[in-house]
Amino acid sequence: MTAITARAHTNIALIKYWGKKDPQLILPYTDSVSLTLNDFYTDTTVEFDDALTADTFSLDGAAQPTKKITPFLDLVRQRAEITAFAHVDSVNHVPTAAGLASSASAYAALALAASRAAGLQLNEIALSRLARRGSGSATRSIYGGLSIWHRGDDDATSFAESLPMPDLDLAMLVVLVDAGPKPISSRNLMANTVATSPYYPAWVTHNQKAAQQMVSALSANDFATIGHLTEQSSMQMHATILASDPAFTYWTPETLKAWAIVKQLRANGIPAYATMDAGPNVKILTLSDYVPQILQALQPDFADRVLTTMPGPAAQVIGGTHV
Ligand code: 2P0
Repeated sequence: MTAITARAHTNIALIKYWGKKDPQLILPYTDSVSLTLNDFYTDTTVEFDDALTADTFSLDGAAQPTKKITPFLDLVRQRAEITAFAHVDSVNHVPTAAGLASSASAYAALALAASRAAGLQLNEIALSRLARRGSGSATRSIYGGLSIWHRGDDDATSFAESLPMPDLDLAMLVVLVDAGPKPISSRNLMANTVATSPYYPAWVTHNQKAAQQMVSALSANDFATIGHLTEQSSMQMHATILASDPAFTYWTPETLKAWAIVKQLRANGIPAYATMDAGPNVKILTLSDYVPQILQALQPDFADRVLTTMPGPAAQVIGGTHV
């Protein structure tokens, strides 16, 4: 059998995905737009092996339960018409479960490695659809740079596509407010937001419009609008979450402190925009020329807790062996 290793990078949504109209197929209520990042990624090796009696899964060398990856591998087995179980070994270069969407890089890498190891040659759209079945945000991590996940109506029409990069030196700073695991999974909170937040229908209408506005702003190289739409999508997502029952927020006082610094930077003429995901960390979208000034502003409160990154590459196979 062949062991295949694939690398996929995580992504940060500029226009967020929050809520599924079909939890089984992971079909979202809205389109989303994201930036794949260069410095956070997952390497996953998959080998199907007729001698195995069940799938095995290790993360950073430690054995893990397989209840999430076996149904995913079943999709690959079905498609490739094989029955062998698989060894899956992942190494994560993403702070796990801290709102940096490690599930995005994880399922994008698994989709690519498992499909190739099973003998399939899927194109990007087919890979994106497959990755979607593992985790919504993984749909977009098949691509480098910018991508848009079209919400679609069914399994065939819900996939991401690459968007052209604007003529801008985009950069992102990640302020690690808290690198520990999050208190509630995004999957569970997302479902509760859809079920209980009275603001959810407004979120869908507005975010769907924002996705289209973002595509236009990107193609116009209009960074002020790109940044504004980015911050608005995040704030509106968190407001919708806060209004659910029970009320909840991922934010901590330090999240607000970082956001206040971003707003002050903007008041001083520096193009910096905050976006927060399913965790307290703050990501700052900017242009690379301004990174030194932003780092300086963050220094007093967040010394040694800021990572700077830039657009990253598409998912790719980085190794394979015949054994
Ligand atoms: C996103 N997030 O667009 C949004 C914004 C977090 C906030 O996608 O249930 O791990 O596996 O589809 O993709 C994080 O949730 O959730 C996420 P599932 P996922 O990036």
